[in-house]
Amino acid sequence: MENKTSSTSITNGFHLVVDAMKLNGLDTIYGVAGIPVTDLTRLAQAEGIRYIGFHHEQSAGNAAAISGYLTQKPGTCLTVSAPGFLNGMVALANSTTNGFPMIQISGSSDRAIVDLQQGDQMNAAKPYAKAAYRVDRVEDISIGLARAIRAAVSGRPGGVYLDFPGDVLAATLDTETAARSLVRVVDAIPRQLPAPESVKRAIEVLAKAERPLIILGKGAAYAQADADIRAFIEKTGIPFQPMSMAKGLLPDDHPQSTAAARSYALAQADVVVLIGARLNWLLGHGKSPQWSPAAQFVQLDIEATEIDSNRAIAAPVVGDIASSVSALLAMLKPGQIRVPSAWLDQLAQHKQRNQERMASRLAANPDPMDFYSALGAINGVLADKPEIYVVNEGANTLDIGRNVIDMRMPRKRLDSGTWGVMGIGMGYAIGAAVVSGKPVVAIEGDSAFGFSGMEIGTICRYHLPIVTVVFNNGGIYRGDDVNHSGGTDPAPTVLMKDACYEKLIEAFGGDGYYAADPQDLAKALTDALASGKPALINCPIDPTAGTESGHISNLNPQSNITEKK
Ligand code: ADP
Ligand code: TZD
Ligand code: MG
Repeated sequence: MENKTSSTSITNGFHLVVDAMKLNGLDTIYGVAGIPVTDLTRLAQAEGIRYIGFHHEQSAGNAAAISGYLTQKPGTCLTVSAPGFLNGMVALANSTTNGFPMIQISGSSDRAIVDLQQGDQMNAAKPYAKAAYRVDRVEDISIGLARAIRAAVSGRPGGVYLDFPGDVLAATLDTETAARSLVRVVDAIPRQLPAPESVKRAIEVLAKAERPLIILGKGAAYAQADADIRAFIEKTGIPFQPMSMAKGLLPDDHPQSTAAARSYALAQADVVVLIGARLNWLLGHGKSPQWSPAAQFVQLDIEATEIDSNRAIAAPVVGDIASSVSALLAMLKPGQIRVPSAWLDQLAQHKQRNQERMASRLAANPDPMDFYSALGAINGVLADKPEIYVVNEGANTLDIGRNVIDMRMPRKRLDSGTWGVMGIGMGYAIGAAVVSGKPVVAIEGDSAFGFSGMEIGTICRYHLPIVTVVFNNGGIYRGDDVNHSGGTDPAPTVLMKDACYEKLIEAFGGDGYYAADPQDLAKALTDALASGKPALINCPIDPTAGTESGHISNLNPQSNITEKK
């Protein structure tokens, strides 16, 4: 909107946001348009920023978060004031919880106006964000964005909230002042070298271990230090256990993987090296019975306050993972760490026993299909396509999916993560497809899918190569629960076993498939991937096959319920 007729050119806040984003390499916006950011979406697109418009801000935020995880550049989510802002907040909070760098840029109402939508969005965002900023003057737009970028990606990454009131976006200023206000962030992710004595201490603890184990978390995957992590594991010979999203950092069929002997490895290990993984509920808070009370822990993390959070850490190595792992490699003397063969033999035995058990489950092939036979079919199709992203959410669909679907490349498995949250499916799939241009297979419980299912429309509108597989067991966990009141409403966990999910995507021009047995599923998935078109495969699963709460039934408190006749 430059005013070419006057002697000094005039620009405005909208242009400054776009210029500041481009200057810092933020090339994509995931959002929902509306007051006061509609013209920002148009202008961004006109100026070469890719704009992906969603049905719901939560999915836009999830797409931004996962693109941040995959690229180490903050993903940008754009929301309108008030309700749009709030809809985006779950994704912002989820991104902070998981350590994914994203920026939620939100319009807000003019500070001077007292109206229905006025609210203090910045302070509402604070408890859920790594940082929250509001820009009150148009000339501060670029410095505000610079701070947001640095906050999102430095140290432990997280979600950052950046508030632009409508009057700031619309405010004008002359182009010279605008140009002078532009800030390019220098060294947004500075290396953080670990102290040499902490590296030495870690090696000394490890050198005395009889049953060492390395846990790889999604922080290790995020760090993109793949070659050094692999070198450290292979040089020391220490067995490793991948957390869900770290699967594929080393291939699942790597001889040192203990994925198939998880509970045994955790319980028996005497020295545990955590690389970018927290001792939260996913690791039994580091406590017995999941872990030996005598085990010693080495922890590599960028966040000093993570150390000792649930259990004493004998050797903290605080630094970025790339620097810390390379320091460990540099200080390690040949033969200094030897893994006793008794430990490796015990692990191998447990692995073999569990792999045999899994093979028989996969071979059972019941009619109707259960989770294992359906997942086995998908695993077979993906076996020679390691570059494909796998998004996974649900309860049984997630927990069994994690065990059955093998990953062979880093950062390809994207799932419910630290919160076990439902609703990330379509957003993560869209974010991964947009930043990579690669195909995505989203394996979704029928309940999980419903949280973001409307984004099938977004997938079709942008022609993204995403195949969604809905595991329809007719409900949350199972599809066979009954209404204990004697009434006709469905039970609380029951959804629609006969729902035609494949028709949803046909409404938007995508390809719908129905696959009731493993052969049909393998064929449908193969065909859908070959076509490169948006597709949805509706996959009926035995309603009685699932377990309540999947693999975490122990966390589900229960009550007696009196039957009404
Ligand atoms: P998982 O769920 O896979 O166990 P978590 O999300 O619990 O993983 O833990 C990831 C950890 O990795 C966090 O504590 C975070 O601070 C840390 N982290 C993230 N990025 C880096 C990095 N580049 N260097 C060091 N630590 C990192
Ligand atoms: N809401 C949100 C945002 N996250 C959640 N995790 C839940 C609710 C509770 N919940 C789970 O923990 S799993 C799940 C819900 C609703 C759905 C499980 O059903 P599904 O998977 O159909 O997705 P399975 O395969 O039937 O177990
Ligand atoms: Mg289900």
